[in-house]
Amino acid sequence: MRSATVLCCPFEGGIRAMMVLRRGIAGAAEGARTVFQLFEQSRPPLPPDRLEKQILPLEKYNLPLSKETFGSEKLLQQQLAATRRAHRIMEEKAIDIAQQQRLMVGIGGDHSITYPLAKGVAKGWGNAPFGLIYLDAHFDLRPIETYGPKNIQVISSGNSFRRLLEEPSSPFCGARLAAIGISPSPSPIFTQMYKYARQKGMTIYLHSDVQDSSSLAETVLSQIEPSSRYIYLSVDIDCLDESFAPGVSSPANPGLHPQQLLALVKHFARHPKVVAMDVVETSARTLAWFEWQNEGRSLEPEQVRQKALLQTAKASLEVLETFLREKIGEEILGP
Ligand SMILES: [Mn+2]
Repeated sequence: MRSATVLCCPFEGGIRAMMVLRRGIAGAAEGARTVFQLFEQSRPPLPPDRLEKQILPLEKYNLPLSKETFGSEKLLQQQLAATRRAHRIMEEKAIDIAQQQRLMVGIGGDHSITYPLAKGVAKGWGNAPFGLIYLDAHFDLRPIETYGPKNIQVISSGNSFRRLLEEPSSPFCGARLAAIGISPSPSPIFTQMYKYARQKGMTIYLHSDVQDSSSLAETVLSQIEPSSRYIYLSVDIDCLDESFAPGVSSPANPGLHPQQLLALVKHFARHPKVVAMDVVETSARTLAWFEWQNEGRSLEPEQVRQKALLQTAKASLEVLETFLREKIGEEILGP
């Protein structure tokens, strides 16, 4: 495959839904735009038959939050409807790209976008058995929770892989899913997700298991590749140690070193079954639930925030370019 479409998805409705429930920090929509801008600046335009670039108009689906909307069922309901519409747009686009047999490369946005993008890519490739490898500090396998007496469903950045697995007649399954870079936590929800992942037969590597990236990548591929017709790669930039990705909503400490991450991405990108990837959760940390709650904590000043965003965006850009260089060729992407 020698042509790709890079799709900027400035969507963070998954984080915003969580913020209504006192979790998460917004800023990933700005992150998507920043990575995309850096990508555009980093090279002269290429012929669109090789590399096409697009920004999806998703901003209006990130609903405004304020102290008054905290805990609001109404807002959660509205965000749910908006998230479904935004996800539909991403899914349709991913179907279209895959049907043209182009590589789909997504830039997020929050990690909820992997659900529509992976689903769309799989549909575009005829719903053949799909493998999925994700590099992430978190499992993102939270149960599909509901909120309030109306049982409003919470679609968040923390349950995208659970949703992919539990989709009826899903082309994804636990035996073809690998999570790498996970930060263990003593929390009950972590234990619950870990058990779920084991039960589903997932391949799991904690961040401390990542030593020799090449041999690890080989092992992972040998576990999921034989039963997969195609493979999707998802990179949550929060798998990096927070000193290398300081802007993210939920930083890892300790986490992966950029060299480990890039070596993994390079290795996976070389595999011909890998037909799609995304890089998500680059963030400017612009709004946190604890700020509206006056809980005495606040985010960094604007300048510090922008510096953190730029550093994390550059790390995401490197992931993106490493992938594309392997996939569509050194000669047009440069060294
Ligand atoms: Mn994630």
